[in-house]
Amino acid sequence: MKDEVTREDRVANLKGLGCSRKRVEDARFTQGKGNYVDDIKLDGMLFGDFVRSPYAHARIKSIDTAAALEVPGVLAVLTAADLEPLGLHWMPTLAGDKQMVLADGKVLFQGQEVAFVVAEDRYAAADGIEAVEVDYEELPVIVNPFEALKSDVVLREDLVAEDGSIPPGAHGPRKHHNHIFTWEAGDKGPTDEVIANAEVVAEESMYYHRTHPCPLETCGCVASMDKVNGKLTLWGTFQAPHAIRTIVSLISGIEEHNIRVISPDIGGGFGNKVGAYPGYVCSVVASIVTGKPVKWIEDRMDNLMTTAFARDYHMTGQISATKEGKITGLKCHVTADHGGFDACADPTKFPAGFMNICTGSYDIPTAYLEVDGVYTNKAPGGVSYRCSFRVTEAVYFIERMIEVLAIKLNMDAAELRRINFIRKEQFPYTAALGWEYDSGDYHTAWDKALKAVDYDGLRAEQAQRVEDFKAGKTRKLMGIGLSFFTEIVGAGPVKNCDILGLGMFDSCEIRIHPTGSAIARLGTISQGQGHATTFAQILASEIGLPADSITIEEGDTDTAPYGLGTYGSRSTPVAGAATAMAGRKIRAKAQMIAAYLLEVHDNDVEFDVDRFVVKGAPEKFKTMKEIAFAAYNQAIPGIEPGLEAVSYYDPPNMTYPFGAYICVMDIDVDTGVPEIRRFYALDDCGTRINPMIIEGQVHGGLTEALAVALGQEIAYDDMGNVKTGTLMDFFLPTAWEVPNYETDFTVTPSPHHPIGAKGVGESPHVGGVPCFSNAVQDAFRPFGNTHTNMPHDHWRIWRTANELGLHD
Ligand code: PCD
Repeated sequence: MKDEVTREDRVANLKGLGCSRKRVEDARFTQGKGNYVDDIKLDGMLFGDFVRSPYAHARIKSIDTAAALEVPGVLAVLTAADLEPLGLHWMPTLAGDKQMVLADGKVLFQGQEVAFVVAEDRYAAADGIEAVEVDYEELPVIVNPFEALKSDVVLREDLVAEDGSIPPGAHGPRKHHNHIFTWEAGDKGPTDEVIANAEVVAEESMYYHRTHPCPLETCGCVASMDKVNGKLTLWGTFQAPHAIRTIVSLISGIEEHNIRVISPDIGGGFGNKVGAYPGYVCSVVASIVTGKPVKWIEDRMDNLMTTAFARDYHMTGQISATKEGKITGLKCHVTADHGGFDACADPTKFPAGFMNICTGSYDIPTAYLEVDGVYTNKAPGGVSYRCSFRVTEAVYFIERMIEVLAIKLNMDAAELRRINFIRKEQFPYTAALGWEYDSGDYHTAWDKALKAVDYDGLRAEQAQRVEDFKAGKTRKLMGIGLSFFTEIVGAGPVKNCDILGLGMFDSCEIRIHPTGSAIARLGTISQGQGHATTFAQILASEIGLPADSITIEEGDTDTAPYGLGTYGSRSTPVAGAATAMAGRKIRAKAQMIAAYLLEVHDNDVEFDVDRFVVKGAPEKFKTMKEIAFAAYNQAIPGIEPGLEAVSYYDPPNMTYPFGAYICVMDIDVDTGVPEIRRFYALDDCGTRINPMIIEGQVHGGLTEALAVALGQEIAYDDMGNVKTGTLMDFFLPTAWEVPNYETDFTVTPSPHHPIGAKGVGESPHVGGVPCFSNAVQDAFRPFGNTHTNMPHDHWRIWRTANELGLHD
């Protein structure tokens, strides 16, 4: 006898919300069957590559391409002079600035694109590059933004008027020829007053160093111009394919319907693949010129040295409090090093991203933030790496300021956090710098975290360790790193957020097939996050068809509805919401079809897991599979055939995920080697779609946080040479350095998201960096340390120990 199928069985069969469904994309990834840009091979395809500047600042006196054109296999060499008649020698950046596509008269950073050699293959292109003769005249180099603001040296000659005056930039007046913008949030006067009259004030300056997302796959594209039908197809590593299509159309003049942008599989993005790069423009031009498809793929050094870097924020803060530790005010000034061009990928109104989330998780009544953007002789970019919009900088700042204040107050840093947290009943909470936090329950999360690690026990052990160290019984110190973060993800609201004038909504279009399976297409694009798995789960729960019967497709602008792409952990908050809403439209139509089939009024049927049931008569129902078929085979009065829906979702607010992280570290003062004994991470991202994927996201984000906090850096010497342009010098953690992470969660749904979900992909990075850094700093706190800058590599940790006299 067949067992009866229970309601739980039916729920389980859907693999919907909350299920740790295995990632459907992994079958191809783990078998080497992924389809990445470099896998694309087209008939007659050529290869393009750049002549890059060895100098960080130089005038270009001449470029001689004659010898390069003699190299066998080289077909063309493009320079700014070739692009100028097309108006393509400069291109707009996402930040309202403009950037040279190929060096126009001068270069502003090492590795800058000078000429584009097009050849039959990569090897011929490399030989061609060697043969291009460029006559450079070196100019004084500025790699320090504070010096840049004092220097007579003009970096951006294109931004100074003929009479020597400095015209305003995209974000208002500029104070100096190397200054880009000043951006403010909050109230300066009242904040100054609160700080001037406070019982306790702590001050600190910190540098959040320049680093780089370093995805395993570098950036690249293939451009193919079909001259017969006038269509351009552009495959590339794009995190925002629709936006790239619009940008290509605007700068090339090719009508948007004649451009098809395709993001195939992407080998990690981490923000590095949001912006537009000269390689894209040059490949398109080269394809038009030669009439052949042209591929451009960066090598590792190109990627590290020239594509979107992250951070490079010099931050100075003051935080005031009562003697008991209640915070009364916060002030922050940032000098932001943007490199040679301002190419940050921020929403237009936010030149410093969401840095004004820097009051963090605390109820701080008065605050003021001022950010100055500055040009230097470094690569452009600026807001990438597991945190699109400067939230990492903001959280690092506040979580360090809290520690510094705890030292000043001689208070426990966990307790200081607790007494200042925004309380549960204060949500929705409007912060002093303007954001409205949607929901949170910080005290519950914090208590759970402290209990999980036996916080009091750890502090007692640490105190004993200090005694033992002083008594000469050990050479290892113990650090307890705390961080509590609030993220802001899901840009979002179109009224606040646009990129190049494109509102930051997102979209989903669903087609149900007659046999009860479906395809859904979205405006986002997975780079490894697992969207094909999770978006099908949202739909399964909304429309009652198994996730295994739903294909998710992203990344082809000819088929997917318009969307702004995947970065800033916006896919779940925005496209995930669009998916739920489109699912609900499907369900509404299915309800009418079900009622017709069951011969009752629409309101007399209700949805139950995978079917519509007649209210009060559970034996009378139609499954979604039956309804799908009926949509295509029955003539239903007043209802169109088919079962399709589309939703464009403009979120009413961002979502504010949060978390509590604790790191326990042992530090060998003689070698400077930190050993991570324990890492506990509690994340609250509202409703959890796929707990296994969330855990994977947390592991990945924490590992990148470890990298940044403990060694990863894009460092320059005084001449503007990149000192960390290869994986010999640029720290990428391996299994050797990575500890076991303990993950945990609470669930505080977003009140405005249709399924209550918040983003999670960036969170572990945002919360992780201060946690690792605080652990290092905390180990030295008993010996008088207040702050040392990241990255805490072995040498710097050793130096701290040395400066504190621990080697004497
Ligand atoms: N989720 C779930 N639940 C919840 C949430 C979420 O489940 N509640 C899941 C989803 O679905 C997906 C993920 O998780 O799958 C994620 O999500 P999100 O948060 O929403 O995010 P998205 O948008 O999707 O993504 C983005 C992110 C970012 S941002 C980054 S950096 C990174 C991350 O993501 N990247 C990456 N992660 C990752 N992973 C991988 N693998 N890869 C990659 O690349 Mo930026 O801004 O771009 O910087």
